[in-house]
Amino acid sequence: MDKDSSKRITERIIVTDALPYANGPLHIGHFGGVHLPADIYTRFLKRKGKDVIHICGTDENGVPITIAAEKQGISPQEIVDHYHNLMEITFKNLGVEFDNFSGTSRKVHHELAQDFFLNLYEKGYIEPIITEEFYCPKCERYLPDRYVEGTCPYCGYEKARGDSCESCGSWLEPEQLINPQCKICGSIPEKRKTKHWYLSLNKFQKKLEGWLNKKKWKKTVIRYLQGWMKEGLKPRPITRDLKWGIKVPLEEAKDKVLYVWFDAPLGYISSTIEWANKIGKPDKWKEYWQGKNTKLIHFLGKDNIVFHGIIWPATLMGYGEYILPSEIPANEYVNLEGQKISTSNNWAVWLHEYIEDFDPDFLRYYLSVIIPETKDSDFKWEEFQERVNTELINILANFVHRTLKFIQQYLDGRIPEPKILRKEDENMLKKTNELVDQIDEALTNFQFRRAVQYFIQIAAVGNRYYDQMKPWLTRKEDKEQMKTTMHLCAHIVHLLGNIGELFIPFGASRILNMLNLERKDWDSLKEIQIPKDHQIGEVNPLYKKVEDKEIVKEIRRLKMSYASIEEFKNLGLKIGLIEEIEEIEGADKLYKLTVDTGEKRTLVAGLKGHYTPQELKGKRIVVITNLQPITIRGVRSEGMLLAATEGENITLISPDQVVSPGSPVS
Ligand code: B3M
Ligand code: ZN
Repeated sequence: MDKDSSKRITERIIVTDALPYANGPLHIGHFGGVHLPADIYTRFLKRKGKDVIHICGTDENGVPITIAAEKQGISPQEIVDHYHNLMEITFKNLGVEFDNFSGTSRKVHHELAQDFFLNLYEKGYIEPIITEEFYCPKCERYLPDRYVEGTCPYCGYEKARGDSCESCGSWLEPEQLINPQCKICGSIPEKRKTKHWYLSLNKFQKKLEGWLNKKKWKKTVIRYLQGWMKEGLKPRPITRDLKWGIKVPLEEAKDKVLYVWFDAPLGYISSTIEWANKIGKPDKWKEYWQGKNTKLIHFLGKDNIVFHGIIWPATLMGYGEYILPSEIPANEYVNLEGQKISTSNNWAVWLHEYIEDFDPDFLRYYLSVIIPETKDSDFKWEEFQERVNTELINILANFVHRTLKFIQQYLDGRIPEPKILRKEDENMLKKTNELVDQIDEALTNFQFRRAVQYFIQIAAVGNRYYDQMKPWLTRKEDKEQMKTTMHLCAHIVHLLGNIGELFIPFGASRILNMLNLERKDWDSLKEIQIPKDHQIGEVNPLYKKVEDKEIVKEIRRLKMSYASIEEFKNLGLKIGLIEEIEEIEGADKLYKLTVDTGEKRTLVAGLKGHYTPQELKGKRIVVITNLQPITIRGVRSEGMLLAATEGENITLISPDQVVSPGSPVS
């Protein structure tokens, strides 16, 4: 055997994404806070030739699932299957590449979780305690965590759940709620004695402290965990009175299941076991989870920090044999148009709906720019459009296009050979090489926002260089110079196609196809690798711009979904009289309308190109007056008008007789 290779210990890396609950579709908060950064990071490591696996799956146990099932009147298994499949397709459509995407209701996971429970139980880390738990006399059942709702003792929010408060983010126990109610029937629950099994976190206090003290994690993460440690760790119940889930493997607890937060992180391991089986190397998962030289990196949102930073490592320490988390690059939240994303109010951009309307790269790009690394960020449709059109398209796609078009048009589609490099050429290369290093450094430190900005800067440098070197002139005046310029521009396009695979994988692969070049190794990115006399492929525009009307449609949908059908009456439908019509600077589809609906209000409407100002003036229309105002192109729009769409045509809904402005419509 080769001596060297036997000594070398390969470094392995496991990247995990918090397992989304299979109880509803995914939205931009999940993607921007967890799955997108994890995907960029793994793509980066893979391109660098690291031995890394990207592991995820759906969280299929616990009360979040049973509540959703009861609400929809189907079985938990049906809920789980449905959302698991939807998520798997959605991730694929967004270019998220997992090595394995499993689910925690599978046999391999049940067995693993029960093994962990028994192991810790036998070592004395799990103990039964008789407690009182809420019981609903009307529903005749115990009410674990989320089945109880009430007022949050910390912030006063009235609809806090028994496990946590959506408003202030505190982790709660049902007993802490003020005015608790049964979530199913609304009655006041009573306390009844029951026995639960507790994980003795207190026994891990010292060990966890020593371990955490050595971690140089994000300040937000450390501060949060230290808060917990200071309070002193107490035993936490890890069983629930529930029918759905993983049975507690003890005879006297056979009606109970494991608490979802005890089993869910074990899903990272069971998903890896499943992966190893799939690739036909059933023991390979052990090299990762039990190897001395593995880094375990958990991507997640801030509400999951305590579980991954305290309970999960305690579980692993108790069992022994396994590695512990190396990094927890947790993110804050992505808000939407200034408000917290709320699935119950349908205030969200759903990923499976998004991909029906736009290029997946647009969302990946915009969310990369606003990943909530240090504080909450805000997704705004207008900013989405602006960023995509001005950065991704005007800067990047435009540079790619002008370079390749030039080569196609004037050079017969062949990338010319460079001659002597002048100062301008060398300066440009110095700059792009620096940017490559900066991207590497930013990504290594989980700074995705910085990385994506450097990436766009490469294209901006390319554009400046092109403008400065004027190949359209040197083509006639100084052919040698033009050849060097175009060779180097093609090199920048090659760079963009390669690095772009992390952020905008779909466009990036189109770039490489147009260039007719293979991807290169990350470590040789700075080398110019264009074969002599290289013939490029067919050149097409990379992306299509996001138009105003597409954005208006999204904002409309968001606002409509915010008011459910039952709330129709509250929409405040009224007759409005259009009094003034103004242009909006830079908007080719929008008018600013002043409308009398009993009081004057401003509306922004995508009617330009469909109606002339003359046609609109004096027209009576139907206006939704009771909507959250929203700013479009710097103009505050206070409502929405009703119009019918058929293909490209838009027709206003108008009363067929004269009705005074402000008259209600119902
Ligand atoms: N399903 C919670 C969440 O989606 C949970 C994460 C589990 S990670 C092991 O916020
Ligand atoms: Zn009840």
